[in-house]
Amino acid sequence: YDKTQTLANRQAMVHLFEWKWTDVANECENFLQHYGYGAVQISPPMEHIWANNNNDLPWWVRYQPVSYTLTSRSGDESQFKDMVNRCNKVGVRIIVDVVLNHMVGIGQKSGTGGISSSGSSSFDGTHGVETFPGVPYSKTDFNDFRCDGDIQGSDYQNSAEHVKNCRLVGLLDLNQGSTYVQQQIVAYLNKLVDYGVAGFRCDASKHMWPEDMETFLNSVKNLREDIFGSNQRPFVVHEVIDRGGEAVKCGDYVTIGRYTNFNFGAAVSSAAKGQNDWKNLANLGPGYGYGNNEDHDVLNFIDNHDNQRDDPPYVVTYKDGYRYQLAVGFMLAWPYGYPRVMSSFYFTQHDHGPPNSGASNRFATTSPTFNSDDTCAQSSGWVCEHRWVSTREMVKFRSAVQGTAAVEVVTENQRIAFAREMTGFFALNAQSSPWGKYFLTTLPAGNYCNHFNGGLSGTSCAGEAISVGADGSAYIKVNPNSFVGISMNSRI
Ligand code: ARE
Ligand code: CA
Repeated sequence: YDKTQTLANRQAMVHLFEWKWTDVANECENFLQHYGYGAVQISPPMEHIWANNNNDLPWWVRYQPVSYTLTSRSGDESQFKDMVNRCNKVGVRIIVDVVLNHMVGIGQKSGTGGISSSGSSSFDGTHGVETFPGVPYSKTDFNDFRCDGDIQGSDYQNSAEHVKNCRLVGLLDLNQGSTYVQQQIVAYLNKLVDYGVAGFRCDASKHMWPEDMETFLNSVKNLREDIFGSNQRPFVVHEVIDRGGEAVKCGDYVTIGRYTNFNFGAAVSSAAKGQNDWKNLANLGPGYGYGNNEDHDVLNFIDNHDNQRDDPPYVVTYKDGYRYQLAVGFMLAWPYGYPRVMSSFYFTQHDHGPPNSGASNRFATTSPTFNSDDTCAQSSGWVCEHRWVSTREMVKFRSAVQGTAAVEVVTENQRIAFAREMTGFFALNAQSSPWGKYFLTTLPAGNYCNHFNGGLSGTSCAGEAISVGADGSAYIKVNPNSFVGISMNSRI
């Protein structure tokens, strides 16, 4: 389950958080395929709770399932189907965020307190009632008989059993050990596979027993042969937050997919914030700190939709400007794991929903609009970090260097440079003075464009050009708080 199922030269994914299916489909065709993005993680597509909250519809309603019908704030089933088809056609895979640990928060009931659902299903999450006719689930499908209460803060350190069997922030906890529940889950996952998705981001895997997950995952069909070839298994990434000291460990999930490596974003962010030295990241990989497993075990990212909302975040986010550019640039340059680029909407409050047209239009999500340089217009409310020039260019870099090791590593205080064997070269400078010197790039002689400021534009450079000599060396000046990236995908 750890094979990414992307095209071989497309080794980065993007989380288009809260995008509509019609917009995702357009993005695959108009943008993602041209920059080498291999896959999109989409927001949960199943039917979910609908709850007006301070005259807004919060983003997190997507994490309270009502049924597995494909009707959500992002669109309906036919739009979902069209998105998967159109993205696959241009070689961009769809990874579905699947919420299998729980249903709605305890006490939520459709038709009361302004609560309804994104589709037509009713539900009753009243304690002891717990019925979801849209699946259907009833109260015996939940874990109340094992734990009838919430996970407590100390459980994360002390009790794997509580973490898995009690309620996560009051969400009604399904018993994945039940054959019946497993059948409903498998039917949902199979429906997604039939539509042509490449895999799953399993929400809250930490809160499910890996043995139960293995059982239902093994019952899911192979990916569509016409798209992925024969005998291909879904790609699976488990959301397990493990930054050390946890009763549930990310390593518990490596035999059934990859896990979300929160230590990577923490390590890179601390360098980007100036709390750690970039030179120390020359060892970032298996064995660096706690929980950094093998390359094929990890999905790496700088920030995600949860920790970008922490107050204050321990990671860098779009709000950190150049520091964020450096962090994402480094992630895409460094040979470790499968990288995921975050793509956000602007927010000032934790709960803020995506850009929408207001209560009178049922908070219908609005679309991004674009500037002439292909970044997103701030006025549309979408940040689109994945379209930032340095980030989209470094995705091209990653395509060019796929499968090569980091060699010729050079470090100084707050500086790190390395080549990717014969395919690329990267140098990052977080000091306040320029870093100018001869570097061994390992690239063939020729002229290259710096990905940082636009890479190749037709047959010349959008920004600076760098010439590599016959011996592979080049004089490169890296500006303060900037990086230089050149690759076979930016060669003139
Ligand atoms: C909402 C309201 C709650 C209310 C609940 C039920 O905010 O006040 O009680 O509804 O009515 C998201 C939001 C939640 C939201 C939920 C459902 O973040 O606020 O609750 O949707 O709408 C733990 C889990 C990890 C989880 C994080 C958030 O281990 O799996 O908490 N992350 C995923 C998603 C979230 C999503 C859910 C799970 C639920 O990415 O977006 O929640 O589907 C330590 C521990 C971690 C722990 C972390 C935070 O670091 O090690 O394990 O993460 O603290 O508690
Ligand atoms: Ca659970």
